[in-house]
Amino acid sequence: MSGILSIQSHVVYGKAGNSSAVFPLQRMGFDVWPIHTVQFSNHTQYEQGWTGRAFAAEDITELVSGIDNIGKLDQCLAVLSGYQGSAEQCEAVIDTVKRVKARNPEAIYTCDPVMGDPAKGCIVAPGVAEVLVSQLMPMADIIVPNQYELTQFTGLEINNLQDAITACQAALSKGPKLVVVKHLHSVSNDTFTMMMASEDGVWLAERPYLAFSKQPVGVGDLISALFTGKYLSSQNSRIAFEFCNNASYSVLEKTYQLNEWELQTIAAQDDIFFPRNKYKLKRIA
Ligand code: PXL
Repeated sequence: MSGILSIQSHVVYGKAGNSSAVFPLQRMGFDVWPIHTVQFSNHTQYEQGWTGRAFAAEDITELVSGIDNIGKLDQCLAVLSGYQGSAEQCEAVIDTVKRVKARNPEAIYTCDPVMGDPAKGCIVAPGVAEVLVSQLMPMADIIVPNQYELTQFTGLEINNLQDAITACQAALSKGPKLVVVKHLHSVSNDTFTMMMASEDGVWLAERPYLAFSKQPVGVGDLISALFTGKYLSSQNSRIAFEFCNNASYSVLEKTYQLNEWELQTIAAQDDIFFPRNKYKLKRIA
């Protein structure tokens, strides 16, 4: 039984990290092997705070060893990493990716380098951003940064479309084969814009903004999961990119209609299987 090893946060209430990513991947037909980096009551954007803690970094290594012991690591199709609770956990993810690829050379590694965004700044523990930039992002096949995280990786400021293209190309020269920018906020004020770059070209995916009073959290975690799943099933980055834009927008529309802050992935599950929105990609380079 093959599956996707997803190493991210877990929240008891709501949708972030694995709590945002696992169900959509299952709804797309994948078995998911979640390893939780933290267990929090809720995501960290509630004014009232949260309870819970990060797991020890050794837990990741120990759990991966357990799967290896039962002889199943060669059935791992992909490693997907998101929110990491400590720099040591990032080191454990590095070991995991190496071990999975040794068992299954076809396996891919998607790194969603969760660090923060321009409004919130860095939201992760000290040291995490540094290891993401110096080790995890360069070794990934696919990276899914937002604009802030792309700037941290490349050192390049992004103020317009051309800057974004230049930064994606700089990112490609550092190791990853595909760069999927999950939100480019400097490119347009009235359209939500994502960019994908590979050696084959650069594409934009766009969709309307919804007038949320508070933007939902966990959207990036949803996008990186949807992209990884569709890339595995289609082996085509353009199909995966168009799909992740349309499916994530469908989830957001449902969330908006129901006047919720937490992503309504369960209510929108049929749209994850077959998105109602059909925005097309634009090739720009
Ligand atoms: O979506 C990123 C994310 C993941 N995991 C946890 C979070 C957040 C963003 O705030 O709090 C626990």
